Amino acid sequence: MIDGKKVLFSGMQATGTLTLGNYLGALKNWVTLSEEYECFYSVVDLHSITVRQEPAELRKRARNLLTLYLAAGLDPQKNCIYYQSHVSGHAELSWILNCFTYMGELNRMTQFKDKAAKHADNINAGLFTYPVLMAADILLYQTDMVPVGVDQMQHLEITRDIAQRFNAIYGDVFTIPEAYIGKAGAKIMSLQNPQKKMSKSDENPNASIYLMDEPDVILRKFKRAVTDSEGQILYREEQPGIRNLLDIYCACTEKNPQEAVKEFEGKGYGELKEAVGETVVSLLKPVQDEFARLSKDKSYLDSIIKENAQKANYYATKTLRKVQKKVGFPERIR
Ligand code: ATP
Ligand code: LTN
Repeated sequence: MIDGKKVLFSGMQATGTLTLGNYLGALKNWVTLSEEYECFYSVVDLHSITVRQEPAELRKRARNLLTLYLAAGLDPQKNCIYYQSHVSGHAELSWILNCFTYMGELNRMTQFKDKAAKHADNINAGLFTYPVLMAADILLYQTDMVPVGVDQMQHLEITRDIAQRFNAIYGDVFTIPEAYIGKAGAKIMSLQNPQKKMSKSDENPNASIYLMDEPDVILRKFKRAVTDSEGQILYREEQPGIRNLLDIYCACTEKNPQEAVKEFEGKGYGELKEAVGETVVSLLKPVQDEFARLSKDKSYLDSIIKENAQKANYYATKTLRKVQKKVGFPERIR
C-alpha cells in the first residue's frame, strides 16, 4: 500500500514498435486502472538486452515507448513512468532472487524455449533468468496487481512462487502479487496467421497493426487479414481469423462477442474487416496525435524522466534495504 492505495506494476520491452496486441492486451487496461491504484509503469530496458540490440536504436525505441505511455493517457504526475535501467534496485534484487529460484523452474518457461529457438546463436544466461528480473521488478514495489496479457501468466506464477518461498524463510517481506488479465483483447492474434499471437518482433509487417500505422495502412492490413471460407460471421474456435477480428472489435468498443456477432449478422467478411479497420483507426488517432505533440517537447519529457526515476528509486530502495537485511548483508554505515 502507498498512501492507502494498492500498488500496480507493469512494464513493456522496447524491442520493437508497439502493436495493437500490446495496446489492447496491456496499455489500454493500464490507463483504465491508473485512477484506482498507485501505479508503476516501466520501460524494461534491462530485459531488452537479453536479445542483441543496436544501442542507438534501443535508446530511441525506449524513449518512444515512454512517450507512448504518456500519449495513451497515463498521467505522469499520478503514475510513476520510468526506465528500468534508471533504478539499480531491479538488478540488485534480481541477483538475490536468482539465489531463490531453481533451474528446473526456469527450464519450464515457454517464453524462454520460444526465444531460445528463435535466437539459437545467442542463448545467454540473461534470457534464461529473464523471469527472475521480472519477479524483481514486481516485488521491488510490493505490488498487489500486475496487468499483463495471457502470455505472461507463467512469469507471474513463478514470481508468486519465488515470493512465497522467500517469505516462508524470512517472514512477510514481499506482497504476493495477482495478475490482472483484461476481459477482451488479452490475446490478439496475428492477422496473417490467427494461430499465432500478434507480436512486435514478427518479420511480416502485415501480421501486425503498429500503433503508429497510418489509417490507410491499417485499413489495408485488415483487408488482407487471413480468414476462412465459411462465409459466416460467428464467434467460435473453428474460425480463428474471424474470431480474432471480433476480439479486436470488442476490445476497442467494449462490447461483448454476442453483441458483435449480432451487429454483423448477415454481413460479409469485407464489411467486417472494414468496420474493424475503421474502429481501430479512430481508437488510435488521438494516441498518435498526442505522441506527435509530446515527442517535440524534449524538456517536458526529460523532467518527467528525472522526477519519476527519483520516485521509483525511493520505493525500490525501501524494499531492497529490507531484503538485504533479511538475507544477512551488513548494515550500511552512514
Ligand atoms: P516480442 O515480440 O518482442 O516478444 P511482444 O509483442 O510479445 O514482444 P511484450 O513486450 O512481450 O510484447 O509484451 C508487452 C505487453 O503486451 C505484455 O503485457 C503482453 O502480455 C502484452 N501482449 C503482447 N502481445 C500481445 C497480444 N498479441 N495480445 C494481447 N496482449 C499482448
Ligand atoms: N516480460 C514482460 C515485460 C515485463 C513485465 C515486468 C510485465 C518485464 N517486467 C513486470 C509486468 C510486470 C513482457 O511483457 N514481455
